[in-house]
Amino acid sequence: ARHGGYTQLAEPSKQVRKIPRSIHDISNGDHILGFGAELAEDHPGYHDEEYKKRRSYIGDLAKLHKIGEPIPCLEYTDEEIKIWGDILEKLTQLYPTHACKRYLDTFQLFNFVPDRLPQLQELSEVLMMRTGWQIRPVAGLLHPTDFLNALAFRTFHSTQYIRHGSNPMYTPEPDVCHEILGHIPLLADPEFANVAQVIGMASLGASKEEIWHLTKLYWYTVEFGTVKERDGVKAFGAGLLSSFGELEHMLSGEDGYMPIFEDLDPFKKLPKMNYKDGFQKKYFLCESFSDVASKLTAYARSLQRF
Ligand code: TIH
Ligand code: FE2
Repeated sequence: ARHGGYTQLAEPSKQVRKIPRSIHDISNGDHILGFGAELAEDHPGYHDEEYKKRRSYIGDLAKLHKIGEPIPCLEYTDEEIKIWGDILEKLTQLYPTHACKRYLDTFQLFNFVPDRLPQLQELSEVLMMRTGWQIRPVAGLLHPTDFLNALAFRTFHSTQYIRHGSNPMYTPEPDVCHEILGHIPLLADPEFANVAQVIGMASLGASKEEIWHLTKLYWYTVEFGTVKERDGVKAFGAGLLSSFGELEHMLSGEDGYMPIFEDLDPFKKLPKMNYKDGFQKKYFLCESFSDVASKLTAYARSLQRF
């Protein structure tokens, strides 16, 4: 701040955003993209007024949250708990054959049960003890710069509302089931936690183009990553682990076409992300978490900001 004025004069339009120095410099409410309470016409909850009201209520609570304060507990309705329970039961049948070994191990730590939807606060406490990560509630999709930057400070932004009950096997956007079943278990794994943090560190001060590439790297690892294990390809990406539709699709391709698998090279151009319009067409394969962490680190170093 001492030379703030000078820096700005010396480098006029290069850095529009201030590089955050701690999680306190990142807002969880200033840059929400789409999917707030304003649902698109093709969203399964678009015609459900009750559902939209519930989401804005939960979203407004998230905007009030301050880092360091406990995350407010939500009293989930029986209907919401039923959605969670159904998803949990379907997914636990698939995990033994479809999820990676590390996920199976960390999943055990949480003792999830169908008749109780866990609170983000208690999960954040488990993560804090195991890997020093914390959860911060967020109303909807955060701007990628904010979302990725927060990973550098071991902070994971999480939604707290649940998907619409009409299509539990897949939702086009994050919801609390995706966060809890997809992301949270592996954030308790130190090596996986490093993978996420490396992407976050690389995003600090990154240009628009670099942020875009990092968003794709995040997408094809943390969200949809797969790993080679002795008995075949397994999922570690949260978007796979929270969607029993996509998890099955990944290995069987029974819905019409077989997905393609390719080894991940962070320096290569990555395909367009399939967002909002169904399953991914291509998944990227990793050898192990430590291997992908070192590949991502090599890419991050090439950005020459370390
Ligand atoms: N499609 C995932 C699910 O149904 O759980 C949720 C998302 C993952 C990535 C973006 S949205
Ligand atoms: Fe996610």
